[in-house]
This record gives sequence, C-alpha cells and structure tokens, in this order.
Amino acid sequence: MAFSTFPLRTLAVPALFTATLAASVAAGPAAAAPTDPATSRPTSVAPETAKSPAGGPVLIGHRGAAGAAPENTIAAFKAGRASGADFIETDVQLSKDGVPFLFHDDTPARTTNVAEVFPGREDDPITSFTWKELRTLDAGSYFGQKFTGERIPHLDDIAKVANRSTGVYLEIKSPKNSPGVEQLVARKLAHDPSWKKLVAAGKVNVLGFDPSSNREFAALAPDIPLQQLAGTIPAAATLEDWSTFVDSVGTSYRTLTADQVGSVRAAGLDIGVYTVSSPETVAAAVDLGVDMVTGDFPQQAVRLQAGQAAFPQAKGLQIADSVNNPAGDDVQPENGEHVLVRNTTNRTIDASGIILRDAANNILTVGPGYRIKPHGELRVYTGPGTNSPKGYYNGRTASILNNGGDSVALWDARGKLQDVFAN
Ligand SMILES: [Ca+2]
Ligand SMILES: [Ca+2]
Ligand SMILES: [Ca+2]
Repeated sequence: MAFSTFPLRTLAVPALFTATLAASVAAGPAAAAPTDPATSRPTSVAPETAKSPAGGPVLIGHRGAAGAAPENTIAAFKAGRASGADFIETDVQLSKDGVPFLFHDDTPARTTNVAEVFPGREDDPITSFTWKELRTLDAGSYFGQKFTGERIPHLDDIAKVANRSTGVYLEIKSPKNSPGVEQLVARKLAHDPSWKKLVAAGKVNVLGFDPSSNREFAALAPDIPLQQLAGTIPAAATLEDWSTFVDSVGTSYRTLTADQVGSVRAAGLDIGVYTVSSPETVAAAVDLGVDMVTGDFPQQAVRLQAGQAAFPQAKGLQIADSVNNPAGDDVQPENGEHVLVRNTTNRTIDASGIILRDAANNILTVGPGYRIKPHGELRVYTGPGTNSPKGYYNGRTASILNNGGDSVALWDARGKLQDVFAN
C-alpha cells in the first residue's frame, strides 16, 4: 500500500506534529484508500523534506534494536548498526567475578533459558552469576528460534560492533548491584584500544539513573558525555545540581511536556527521550524539539527522519488501537485487554499467524483462518473468550499490555514488520 495512507489513529496530536509526520511519511504515490475514519487525515500529502531545520535529533537504538532482535545481543547490536542510527544503547553490569557484561534486567528470567540451565535460579540477581555461568545461557531463543545461540555479550563486544557512524550509549545499570562498575568502565574507555577509538570519534556516551553513580563516573571520566536518566523531569534546583556533573537528561516521552523541555534547557542540559518506538511517537518527540530519541525500532526512526516509509514491507494491516486497561480486570472472559488490528485496504487480507509483540516481548498471535475484510477490524485479546470473525482470544491468564503505556509491533506470518503502535 502507499505509505501516505498512514493513519494518525487515536493519538491526540498537536498541529506541528501532524505536519511533521505528514512530511515524514510522504512517500510513494497518492493512495487509493480512503481517509482513516478514526481521524480526518487526508489521503495524500505533499511530499516535502522531513528533516527538521536542525537536521533532527540524534537517533539511538534501544538495547541495540530490541524490537528487531533479542535485546542486548550481538544480533541486536548489528541490527542497530545496520539501521544507520547514530548510536546503539546497552546496559552494563558486573558478574559475580567482576566481568562486565551487557544485560538489562536484574534477573535472568525474562530473556534467557535460565530455567533449563540453572533451574531454581530464575529470579536470582543476574550479578550473582559468574561470567562462565552467564556464557552458558541462551539469550536469543526467547525472541525467536532463529536467534538461538545468541549469548550475553561482554562489554567489549559492543565496541567491536560499533563504528564511527554508530556509536555506543552505555548505561551503567543498577550500579548498586555492581560495585566498582564506574571505575571499570572509566578505565576501559581510557585504556582499551577499541573503546579509545570510539571515544576519540565522539561516539561514546554514558548514562544512568543513579545520580550518585553518575557523579562518581563524572569525577573519574570528566570528558565522556554523561546523561542522567529520570522517569520524570525534576524541579529546577535538582536540574541545576545535575548540570554540575552531566550534559543531558533522558526521560520517558510519555510524560515529557514542552515546559519541561524548557526547564531542562534552562539548566544548560540537553534532553533525550526513551523508549520511542512508533512513527507517531518519534514524530511527536521531534516536534517537542528533543536532542536524542531512543527507541526499539531504530531502522524505522531513521527511515522517518529521511522522509521514507517506515514500513516498506507493509501490506495494509495496521494497529488501530491498543486497549491496555479496559474497565474491570485486564484479563476477563470475552472483554479484556486487546489490540485492534485494521485492514486499511480495499482487499481482504489474511491475518492468520500474525504476531503482536509488546515492548517486553510478550506475544499475541492470531490463529488460522482469519481473513480481515476490506477496512474491517479484528480484536486480538490477551485473555480467554469465544473466537469469532471480530475477535481472536489468546487464552492467556495474565495481563501483558502495560497500563502505563506500551508499544506493540505487528509482524506478518512471514516475519515482515508491518506496523508499530505505542501509547
Ligand atoms: Ca538501558
Ligand atoms: Ca483494567
Ligand atoms: Ca493491561
């Protein structure tokens, strides 16, 4: 389908954002499909440059490219590099025996096969494992069969994937669980040849949520750009304090306001946002004028910034909405949380075997025999219910769609990315 049918769906969008997105997605011929009834977006938009006057924000692949490959693995780092993003982000921790490794969670349960290899240790701190033990874990198969054999990387592995185009955003993760990690990272960046090369090219940034850890790192490595992460932007006095040891603040795009962007800038700091995974949220961040955008789908963000279609393989199925927090229990018979999939074309599309994957890698699918009529919709539920032409039920017993906002990627049965929705 022509990408200019891209709907604004259900987000409330400021006019400037709409203009940016329209420019960003202007690609290919005008569409035959009608305007999305949920919005009033015109079917065709004048092609014009998508780049903001300043060239747009720095684009960063979250955990490599966590939407496209198992997070924080070599496969994800390579996908992030291939996307053309300015940086790939990762998380460093220390093993029980002091080896720096790249891993996000505090425990191995979600993203490894720990249950098979070390039964009973699923919820142990990841930092209670030795490096030898960590290397026996499979960190790829949770994401998909074809990634079986991906290992938890060593800190130095990402420096070998990065280059002068795609550098590293290195988060010091849960530093209280990894005593000494600040010194180790500072030493690496100063003395290891592959890190030194990246540092000299301006392609290494360090970041973290813990202000005391950041303060310590800043004292050890004052020349490395440093970012304070924060779930929400604090008061001016705190920003002022942070500005004595960091260069930028990174926060969730979900709560960031234009006023807060102003207060961060007033403290002399740059501003970044995470985890920005859909085209609409990337465009909204661009319109807020942020300096850095971190997301799970860097390839799509790069394409948008270049004025190209985010999903060149899209066949016409899109996510129209995600109902993360319905009235009553999120998982309840017939009526719980669900994702609304819409056929945006004039022809019937086979939705059998499509996959909906949320930011934490929970997966909903659609069974055989599901064909969505032209401009028709299918509700894909997390919980149990009676399948019908309008609804498919995954029969899960626990909620997966985060009520504080989530992102959902739609993959077709052949593994081609069709759409990403975020709220
Ligand atoms: Ca991180
Ligand atoms: Ca609810
Ligand atoms: Ca939910």
